[in-house]
Amino acid sequence: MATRPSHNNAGVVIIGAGISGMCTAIDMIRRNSSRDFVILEKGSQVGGTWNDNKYPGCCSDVWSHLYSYSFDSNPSWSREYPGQEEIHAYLVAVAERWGLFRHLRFNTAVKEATWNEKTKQWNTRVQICGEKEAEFAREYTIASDFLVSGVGQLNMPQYPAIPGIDDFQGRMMHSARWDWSYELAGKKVAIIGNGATAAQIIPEVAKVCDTLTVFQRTPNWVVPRGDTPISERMRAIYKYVPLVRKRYRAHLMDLRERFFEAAIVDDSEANNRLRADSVAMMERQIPDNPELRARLTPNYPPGCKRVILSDDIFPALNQKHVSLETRHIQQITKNGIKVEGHDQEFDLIILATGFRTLEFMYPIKITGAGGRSLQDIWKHGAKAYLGVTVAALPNFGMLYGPNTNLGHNSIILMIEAQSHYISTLIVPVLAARKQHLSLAITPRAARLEEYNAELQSRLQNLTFSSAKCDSWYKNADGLVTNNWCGTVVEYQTKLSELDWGDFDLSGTGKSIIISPQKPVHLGRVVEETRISLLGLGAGITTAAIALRLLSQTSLLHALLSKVHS
Ligand code: NA7
Repeated sequence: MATRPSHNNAGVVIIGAGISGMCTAIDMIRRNSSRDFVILEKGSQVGGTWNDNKYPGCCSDVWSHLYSYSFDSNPSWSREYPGQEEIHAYLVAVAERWGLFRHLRFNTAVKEATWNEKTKQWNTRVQICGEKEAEFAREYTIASDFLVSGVGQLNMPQYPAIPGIDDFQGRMMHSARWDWSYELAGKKVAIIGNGATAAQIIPEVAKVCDTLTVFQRTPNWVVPRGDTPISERMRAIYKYVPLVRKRYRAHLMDLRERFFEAAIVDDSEANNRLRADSVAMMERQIPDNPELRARLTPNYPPGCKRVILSDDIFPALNQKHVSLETRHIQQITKNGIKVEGHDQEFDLIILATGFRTLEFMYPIKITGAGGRSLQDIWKHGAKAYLGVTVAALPNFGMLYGPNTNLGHNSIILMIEAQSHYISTLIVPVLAARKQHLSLAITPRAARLEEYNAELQSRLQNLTFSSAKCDSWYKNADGLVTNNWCGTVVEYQTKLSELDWGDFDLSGTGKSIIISPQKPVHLGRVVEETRISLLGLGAGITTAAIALRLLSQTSLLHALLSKVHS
């Protein structure tokens, strides 16, 4: 009789097929030489947040050449800032190149995962949400030696708790659940929220709808984006002269790392410059409406909330058929939205109200060693050692976990470091199982506390912690649970060594780790510019090759303007 033992068993279960889950899967293949994993994905395609968010204008606010895996870069980006469709197509292509589809189980929602002390394994219960597959089996459980969460921070839509929200009889959609079959032309549209997502939707929807009312609770700092297409010639150069592509990525990395101080350190010269840039752009783009400018000007330091990069949000708001409503929303009615003293009717209400960022793995029920629930482990706020491993959760790793979000650079750079670290933890666990032994690796409580105390004390000095604003980075007590406190390079350096002394090891296979006293050197992907003789030599060679290719002056100008920007 045919059997498929791997259906309910796997070395590693990876939750989520977004950038994080895919990176871990690829590291299993390229670093651990193992295909002993399954990827469980609630949606019907890879891409994670880039599969969920398909609203008009959806794009990254990090440059395309930096918003891609270092080991699978894309020379063919069509713009400096990639749009959702292009990022999604890139991720699908990466998944195909690495043969991930054979590991993927789509329409499969993880409901709970429970650590079994006896078997030293995770039991992950899934629910099948694909209609056809669910006809015969609605749920099943997979046992695995290691569990990885790649669900990220921007996964579950946040629906606002506004009275009457269920009474509205027109159309309502969350930005992360866009319905493209809905015709916007001629419609009276409301958008609740004015964060990074709303700033991308507003200019696009305003082009087609009849009227658009933006409900703003708190203004945001907006700085110029400067998006441009990447010419065919530049794309050819990035493709055929990989050193130029690498150099360009390093240049972008340098700029973004320098942006750390501007975006995060309150009252620094750079932070004040950012403020001035934003005000100057507003004055340029809304010259005739000081009252609107006043309502759009925040009273907290840039960085306290995510700084928005946009060239078109201010002009979009300054159109006749677009209005900015800053009065408090009292109620959503059958036909529209009621604010103090005013009731307005709408055909469509867009909820650009963000995500449930503070609960991380919500709504998955995680139960670790000693029957401890994640809810209990995190009752005073989410925390993880290096943002990756969690107290009382053996053989567990998470990507884009607590205190790893950035306000200044590409999250993929953090994810790659985390994936490398987690894949290193996985090696001895799978090796033990191969020898019919068991091994459980859990972060030491004291080390985790010490790490978090230092992190929290540093965060105190950054704009993320400013009491002058609320944001999706911090909980009701003002504790910043989502953001990292330093540069990407600092974080990558921390994760470039794995010290077994940071972990409690248990199980019959403890001796698999031969020298637990000796840290494992993982290294890091060096993406920033490093001046060395070798680098200088490579740089000169690159420049020489590029200059030969760039015999036409227009191209030379294109490159020089990038270097000086
Ligand atoms: P954000 O940045 O969390 O923004 C959500 C917006 O929705 C923000 O303007 C909120 O106002 C507003 N909001 C939320 N709840 C309400 C209620 N109840 N009433 C009125 N307004 C409300 O989410 P985004 O999707 O824009 O961006 C999330 C991240 O995705 C972004 O940082 C990028 O990294 C990608 P508030 O500012 O809280 O007053």
